[in-house]
Amino acid sequence: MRVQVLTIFPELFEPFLSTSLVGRAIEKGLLEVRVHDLRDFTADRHRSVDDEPYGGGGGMVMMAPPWIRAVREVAAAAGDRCWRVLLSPQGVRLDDAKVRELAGRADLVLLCGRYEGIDERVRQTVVDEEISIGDYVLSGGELPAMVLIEALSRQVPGVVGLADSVANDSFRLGLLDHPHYTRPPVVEGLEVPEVLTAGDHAKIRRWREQEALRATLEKRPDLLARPEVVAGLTPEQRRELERSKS
Ligand code: 4GX
Repeated sequence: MRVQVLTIFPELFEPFLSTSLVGRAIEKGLLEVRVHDLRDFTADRHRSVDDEPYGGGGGMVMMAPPWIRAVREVAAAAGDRCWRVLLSPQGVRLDDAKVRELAGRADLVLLCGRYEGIDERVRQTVVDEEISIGDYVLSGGELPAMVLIEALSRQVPGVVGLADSVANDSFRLGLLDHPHYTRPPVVEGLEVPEVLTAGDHAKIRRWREQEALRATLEKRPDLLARPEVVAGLTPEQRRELERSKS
């Protein structure tokens, strides 16, 4: 899949794109990320991207023309088959289902705004979808774009190794993850659950399933209100869920 990013801070993406899983995905050619400097699409000597808001008030607003020019040029380079996403707190909240949906698209263009926002006519003319990574206010769309790229990269076949298989990811199953342990065997007087060191792999699997359900009941009971999550439970988990209700 290919992702193109539009930002006035392209340098923010450098370490992110060259490190860890995302860096390897790009090296292997499984993911392509092109970061474009919005200022390259300005028309004036000062490479201006912002101006005062009509109607007054504090702060600055990003001007429409550089954005519209940038999105059109970058989209044309992608054969106009791309999906254009604006990161903003006004967007639809990003979740696992949305990540999978976006990962199914071959070409994405991510618009990272700054300041008080972007001239509304950008959204009206060159944006297909507005996405938010959560209900808090950041200073720009760059971190949200990186969050999205990292989550997307995990859905690209071959990026995540079999060892921490995506198929086993907690959210694929709709539940939270079970607890994990590694050496040393005792930490601050706390021991590793015996089942994990006894070598009975069927028993370990059942224990993990039970702990995933327990963690979900305790920390995110709202996830268990979804019919598709309950439908995905093992018979044993379903019995445990019924028991928890009484
Ligand atoms: N999830 N921000 C974007 C500037 C802005 C405002 C409106 C376009 C339209 C955010 C979030 C987020 C802060 C990024 C404001 N750009 N983005 N920025 N939460 O808080 O996505």
